Amino acid sequence: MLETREWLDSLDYVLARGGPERAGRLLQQLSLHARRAAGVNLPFTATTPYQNTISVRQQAPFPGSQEMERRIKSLVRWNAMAMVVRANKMENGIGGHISTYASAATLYEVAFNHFLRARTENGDRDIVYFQGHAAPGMYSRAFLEGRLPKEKLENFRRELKAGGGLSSYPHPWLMPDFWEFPTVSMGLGPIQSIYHARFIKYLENRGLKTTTGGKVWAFLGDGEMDEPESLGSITLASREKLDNLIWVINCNLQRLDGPVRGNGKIIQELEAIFRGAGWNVIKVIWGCDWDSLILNDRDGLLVKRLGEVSDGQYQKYFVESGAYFRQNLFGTDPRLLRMVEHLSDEQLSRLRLGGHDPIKVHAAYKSAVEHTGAPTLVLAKTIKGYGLGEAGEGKNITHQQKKLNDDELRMFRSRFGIPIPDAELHDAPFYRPADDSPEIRYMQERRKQLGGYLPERKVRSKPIKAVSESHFEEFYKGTEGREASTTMVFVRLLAKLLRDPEIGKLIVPIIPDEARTFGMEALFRQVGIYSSVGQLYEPVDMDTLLYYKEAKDGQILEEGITEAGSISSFIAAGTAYSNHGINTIPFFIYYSMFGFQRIGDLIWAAADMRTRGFLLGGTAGRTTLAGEGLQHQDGHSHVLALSVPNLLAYDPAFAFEIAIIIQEGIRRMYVDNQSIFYYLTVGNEPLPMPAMPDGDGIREGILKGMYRFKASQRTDAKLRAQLFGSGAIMFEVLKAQELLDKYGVAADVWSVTSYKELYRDANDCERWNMLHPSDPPKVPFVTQRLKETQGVLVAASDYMKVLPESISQWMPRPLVSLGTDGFGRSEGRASLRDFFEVDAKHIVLATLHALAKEKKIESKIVNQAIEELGINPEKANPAIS
Ligand SMILES: Cc1ncc(C[n+]2csc(CCOP(=O)(O)OP(=O)(O)O)c2C)c(N)n1
Ligand SMILES: [Mg+2]
Repeated sequence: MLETREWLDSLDYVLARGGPERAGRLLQQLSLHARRAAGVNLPFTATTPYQNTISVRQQAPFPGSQEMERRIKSLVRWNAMAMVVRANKMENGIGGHISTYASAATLYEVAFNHFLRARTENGDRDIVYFQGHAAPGMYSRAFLEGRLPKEKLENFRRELKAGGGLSSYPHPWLMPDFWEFPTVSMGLGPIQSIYHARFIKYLENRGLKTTTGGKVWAFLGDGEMDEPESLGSITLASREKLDNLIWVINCNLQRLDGPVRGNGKIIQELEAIFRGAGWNVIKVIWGCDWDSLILNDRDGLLVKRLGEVSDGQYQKYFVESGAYFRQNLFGTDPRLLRMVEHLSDEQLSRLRLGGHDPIKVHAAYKSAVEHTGAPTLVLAKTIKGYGLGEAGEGKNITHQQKKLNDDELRMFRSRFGIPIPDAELHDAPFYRPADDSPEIRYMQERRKQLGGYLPERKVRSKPIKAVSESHFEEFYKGTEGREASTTMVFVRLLAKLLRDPEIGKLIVPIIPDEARTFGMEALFRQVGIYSSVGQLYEPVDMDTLLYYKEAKDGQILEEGITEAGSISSFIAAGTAYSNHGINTIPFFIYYSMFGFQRIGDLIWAAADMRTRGFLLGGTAGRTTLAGEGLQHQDGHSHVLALSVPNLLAYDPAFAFEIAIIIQEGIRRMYVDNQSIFYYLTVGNEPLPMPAMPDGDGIREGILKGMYRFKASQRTDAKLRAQLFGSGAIMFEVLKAQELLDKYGVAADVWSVTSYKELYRDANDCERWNMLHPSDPPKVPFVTQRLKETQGVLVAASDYMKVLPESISQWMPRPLVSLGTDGFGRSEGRASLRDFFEVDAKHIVLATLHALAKEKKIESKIVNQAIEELGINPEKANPAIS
């Protein structure tokens, strides 16, 4: 004991004389000495004791008026709560969340009053990801700031009311002047904030943006950290030294159903993970009320005890009396009991947590913004449903609490001092003091100091000039007999665009470790791979032409094996037109199988955010990607793409189609400022790319979804067919056209570049016609194009049969659809196309079958063809085998 005391006293002396840094160095030296001299190995510990990271001594003083800020916070609390309660009174079951914002109010208010900059002195700004279901708090503040009228608040979650309402969660699609980041799908905010912070450094390092010190803030939930996307990329942030990134995790110890870690401690768990990953971690556990208790805890008894108690038990303290708290937490040791004997049960139960204490939160944020060399994580301990009292404070049901009875409203009102008389309480009216009240004036002044309001979304860039036609022309000519895959065509076009004097620098190629798969390695050398530190090693292939060149101003984002990370970069680049006023044009190319089905939710978020750019599903097509089999062969991404409303999806067959689609895409997105983005599938089968046929409407057809590529030369034939091909299967269709000739069938071949566009257009016409019964009906594009055709209709693609079937009702006659329903196989292309019944011979069979059904030919001819073509009629159905 005595010995320990002596050591501690010596350390205190060093602390007093040399400060914490000197003391820290000394401790490190001591531990090194112990290890070297006597092999003393201190057990590894990733956590620090269960107390605040910033000690009272290091704590920055609070710069504002605490009293004024408390009153403002109370007003925000009240209106946020009232918004949800009123909405649910008006429409039972409309939902909304009270307790999340209630627990996070201090975390937000300190940030709004002192940190979040809408504009910095240098003209930059902070980027803020708000926790999705804390939205009522942000609306409430905007109401007090005079940015949202009461009528809008009235229609929270009822956006279709006259005059509009407020969306449940942050949705830039629905509130394009307000929200920037859709964060409510848990995990997407965290990963996006990391890649966004990195993308800002990329823009700076490439000279597209001046370095002005804007920060990326993300306010997150402790339960949200269970999502793999939340934690999956945290080492990128530390590796890239993203000191422009600050995460604030509201550790209210609860998620939706109950405790996040009832039997553990989420703050300690997260601290260990993030410290291990190289982040600067600041714990804000205890409020100022605890300062003297912890300062007097000379032997660390109290902090040790605080570290033993599980989160489930802490949650119990939130709902229990002070007496229970005293007994259960301090009662384990008489020395602990003595430490709190000067406090009444009432005082004990009111000891504030760090996340509810503006002084502690302010000190943490200040330290976070000043930290250099690493991202910062603030872990703030709070109580979920803070202030709701009996209505749900700290209770397991609190997440879903949407209604407060009159008693509960009265209590809430009184606790936060809102001047609403009892008689009016029942309806939970909104309350906003006059513009010239001290509260409103204070909050306006604070925002003025910080450059304006947040959140606010606007388009900060000017449209680009039209891109030179010259980049695209070569593709109209085709490859003159040489074989090229559509991927090669795309890469060639990309290389040309990268050289463009105007837009070249704006192109952002993004690849999740597949550049060689797509034949893009030449770009490594042409534009370099982005690395914030340049290239610190001599690459093994230095002596080759296409060596692996990393550079500080490298243009390619080579993300490694992370589609989630890559799409996050895509989103950052594709929204820079609005977030940063820079028209970066992302091209994200990936294994098409690992797009929609792997990261569909992030693509959905991209759509919501009005992201612009091109997604390229490489190695596409269930039978075109040979050899790989069930896991890799994509036959459904175009079906999934149907679900994204503002996404245009194309399955081009030819070089000129790709050129026209990309040219038009750049025009629509970056010249015309349309909130759309593109998906193109490209395959790796080398094929002779034909020249663009002459004729009217080819360009229009490519963009709208279909055009006649090759009409039959036979004019005399009685038997006729219209064949629809897409992607690589187009070449099977062209073969079938020739084969059918032998059966006396004259077949025209159409290239269907986009079933999705045709479907969308036809639906649009149909709907309009239904709503305007007396007007001349609109005719869908597909119907117009097929109006004058003759013969049976047969479609074949490398995607599911449902894709062509989606437009069959607007075709003049029944459609036979061939497609690749089922699991892929490891095989060569010819065998796969035979297996899935999408090769030329099956297209012939389908055509003859359709003709027989129409009684144009006898069924025995079909039988004969089955034999001649070598088709086994008893083969297993690929869709279910
Ligand atoms: C991907 C996803 N899964 C489920 C949900 C539904 N959900 C909304 S909030 C929530 C609990 C959130 O807990 P936490 O992150 O701790 O936030 P708190 O409200 O406690 O601050 C859940 C499961 C969701 N929004 N997103
Ligand atoms: Mg929580």
